[in-house]
Amino acid sequence: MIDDLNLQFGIDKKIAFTLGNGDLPKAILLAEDATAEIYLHGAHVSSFHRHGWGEMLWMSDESNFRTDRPIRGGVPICWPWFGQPQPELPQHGFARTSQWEVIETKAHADPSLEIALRLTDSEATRQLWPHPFELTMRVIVGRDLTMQLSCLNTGEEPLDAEAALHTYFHVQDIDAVRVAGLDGRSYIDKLDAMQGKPQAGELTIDREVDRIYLETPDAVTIHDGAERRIEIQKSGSLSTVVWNPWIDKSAAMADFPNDGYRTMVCVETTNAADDVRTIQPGEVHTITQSCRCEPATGPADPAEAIL
Ligand code: TA6
Repeated sequence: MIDDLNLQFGIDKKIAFTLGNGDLPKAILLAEDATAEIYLHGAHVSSFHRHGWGEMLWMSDESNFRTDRPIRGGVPICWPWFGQPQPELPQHGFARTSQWEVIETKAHADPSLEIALRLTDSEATRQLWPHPFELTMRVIVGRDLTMQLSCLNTGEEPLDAEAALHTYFHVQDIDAVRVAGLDGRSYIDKLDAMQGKPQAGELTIDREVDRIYLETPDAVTIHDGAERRIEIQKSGSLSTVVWNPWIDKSAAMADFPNDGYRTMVCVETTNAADDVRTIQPGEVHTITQSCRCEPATGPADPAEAIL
C-alpha cells in the first residue's frame, strides 16, 4: 500500500507516504516553510511545524492509533454531526474513524504543498447516516496550515450536516493564554445546561471550558505567552468551539495525559448548533480554517491575508 501511494502520489523530496504510529499510513509533507503529517485514518492532520516557530498542533502522547478509535490531538474531523445526537451514535460522527483515500497531491509555485483525501458513503456509513455524500479534505502546507473540508451532496434529498475542524493548538502554558476575537459574541455553555451567555473581552482559561460561540465569522487569535500568537481565519462557518478539559476531565480520558490541559487549547472552526448547514442535491458546502504563527507582538502582514 505504501509503495503504491508513493508511486501514485509521492513528489520527490516533498511528499512521501510511510507507516506512522500503529502502522497507520500517513503522508509527510516537506514544504519550504513548514512540515506537516496527515494520517489517512480520519484524514487526520497530526502535525504542522513551521520552520522557526515550533509545532503548532498539540498531540497526546497517549493517543490511540487504531482504526476503530479517533486520534487524540491534531485536527480530528467531526462530521456529519458534532457531539452525540443519539447515545447509539459515535461521538462527533464517523469521518474521524474512517479510512480516507488520497485523490491528489500538488506542489505549488508559491511554494506550498497540497494533499486531498476523500471519503464517500459506504454500507458502513449508511448504517449510521442513510445519505450518499462525497467528503473531500484538502490540506495546504506553507507558511500557513490551511484545511478545506467540502461536502458534495450526491443524493436526491437535501442533507443537514454539522462539521468541525476540531483543532488542538499547542500552547506554552495555558495560564498565559488569551483568546481574542470573540468579544461581544454569545456562546452556548455546554458545562451549564447549554445556557446562552455573553463573552466580554478576551477569553482566559482557568477551569474547564466547553463553549460553542455563535455568529462568529471573524478571525480568532490565540495569544500564546511572550513567544507567538496564532492567527486563525475561516470561511463557511459561523460557529466556533473553544475547549479545554482542565484537570478532572483530562484525568478521566485514557488517551489524554493528566497534565495535557496545561499545553493545549482547542479552537474549532465548526458548523455546530444552529449553524448546521443544509446542502441541496448536487451542491457543495466547504468550511475552511487557515492558521498561522506570528510574533507575539507586531502587525500580522495584511498583504499576506491568509484567506
Ligand atoms: O469540542 C469540544 C468537545 O465537544 C468536548 O465536549 C469534548 O467532548 C471534546 O469535544 C472531545 O471529544 P472526544 O470525543 O474527541 O473525546
